[in-house]
Amino acid sequence: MNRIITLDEFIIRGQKQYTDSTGHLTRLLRDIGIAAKIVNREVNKAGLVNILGVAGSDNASGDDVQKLDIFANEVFIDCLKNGGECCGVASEELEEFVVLDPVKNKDAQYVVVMDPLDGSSNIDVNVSVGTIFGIYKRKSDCSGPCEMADFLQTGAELVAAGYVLYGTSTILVYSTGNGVNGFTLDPSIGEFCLSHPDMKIPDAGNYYSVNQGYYLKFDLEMRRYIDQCSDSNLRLRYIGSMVSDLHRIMFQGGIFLYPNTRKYVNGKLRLLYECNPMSFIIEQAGGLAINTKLQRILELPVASLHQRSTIVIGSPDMVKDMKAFIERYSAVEI
Ligand code: AHM
Ligand code: MG
Repeated sequence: MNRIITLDEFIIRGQKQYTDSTGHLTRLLRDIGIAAKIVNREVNKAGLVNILGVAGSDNASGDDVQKLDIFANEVFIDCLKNGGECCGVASEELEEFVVLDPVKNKDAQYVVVMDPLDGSSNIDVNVSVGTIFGIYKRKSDCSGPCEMADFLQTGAELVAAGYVLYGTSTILVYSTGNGVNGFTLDPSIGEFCLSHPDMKIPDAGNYYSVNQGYYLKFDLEMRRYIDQCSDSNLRLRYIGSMVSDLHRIMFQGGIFLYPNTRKYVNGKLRLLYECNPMSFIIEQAGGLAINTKLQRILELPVASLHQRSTIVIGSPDMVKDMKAFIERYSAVEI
């Protein structure tokens, strides 16, 4: 039997690689792993404990908040608060960032950005959902509370990012900037165990992932590109959960697009806690992530917590082909 390597053991081993590591990031990643296990337990029995359905409120982005969104948000914040390594959290579910009180004898050096439950529209119909998180080193002085500038950092400044996919099995995938590793939750021992070491995205794939229902609301060049995907016999797969769609692309290759529409003129997905962390991971796995202006996502300035961005992300050859298509199309005077 292959030796089991748990997430905790892997993180601690990773810490030993860096002489200057102090263990703070290690403990922070472990706090996130604990929260993911608690959320997983509730996601798996959501239908039984009346945490399905709409909570009767909406979040900072105006989306209907599901009860499970609120639950997941509270669990991650509580675990981060108890761990003492994080001084603040910005969340899809909160208008403003939340300052975490210092824990005795700990000088929290990090802030966390997160979408506690991504793909909320899937919750009530038992389709996979996920959590997305990113970790930044705070810029403000450790002696005081975190500040907005701690969060408004580009994706390239992330020190770690990851996602949890609550699907047929529960997998936690993360990177600290040295490759991507996946850990599958073994419920029999309650541990995330290394199952997908050194994940690499295929250079290309047979899938494209976009909400075809908005086709007529996309810009003309985007419609022509999507036509080309269809004409190239690519298959359309779209789950309505960015984490799920991108997890599939990590294994099978492909391209995911959320362009601007008339309703979302800057795109729907939020730069801080959806596009940046997922782009960090995809780039670490060898993929690419740009917006529909063909700019690298991780270099986009972050001006506000809930700022939206368009995104085109996935296999490098497919993103490059899309970029070349748009450049050719835009170069043609109509
Ligand atoms: P959410 O975080 O409120 O669930 O919204 C983000 C989700 C993404 O996971 C998914 O890719 C997208 O919204 C689907 O949006 P749409 O239903 O407009 O296609
Ligand atoms: Mg989301």
